[in-house]
Amino acid sequence: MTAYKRAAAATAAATALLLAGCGGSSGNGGSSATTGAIDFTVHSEDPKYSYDQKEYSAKAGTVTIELVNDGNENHNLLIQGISKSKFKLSVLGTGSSKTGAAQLAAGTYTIYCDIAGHRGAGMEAKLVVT
Ligand SMILES: [Cu+2]
Repeated sequence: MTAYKRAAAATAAATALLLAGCGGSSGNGGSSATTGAIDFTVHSEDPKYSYDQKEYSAKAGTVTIELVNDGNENHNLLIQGISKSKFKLSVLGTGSSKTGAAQLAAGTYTIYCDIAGHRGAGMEAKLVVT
């Protein structure tokens, strides 16, 4: 039984390696060293000064966030209550993107852009972590 399980695990690992080996063409935006799946993607959209949704959700623990700049001004994303030295994504210019991870416990957070005037103009959203 144990030997069988070990063999199954080895097979699974080999399969994972194979998948990883041929996954390079999946249009994933380059060979970044980021591990773990992106939990959600936020698109910044000026001139509306907003993220693309009013509410996002994620599972508690390591929450990986990608910020994509669909606008043509600089934007960023901070999580209220999380020090910006720990988590801040900044995207400079159109098409720029940034991915980062934050450790979040369950709760409701506010994400926002802290560039002067942006949050006041609507660049904030809710992040519900469960
Ligand atoms: Cu902004």
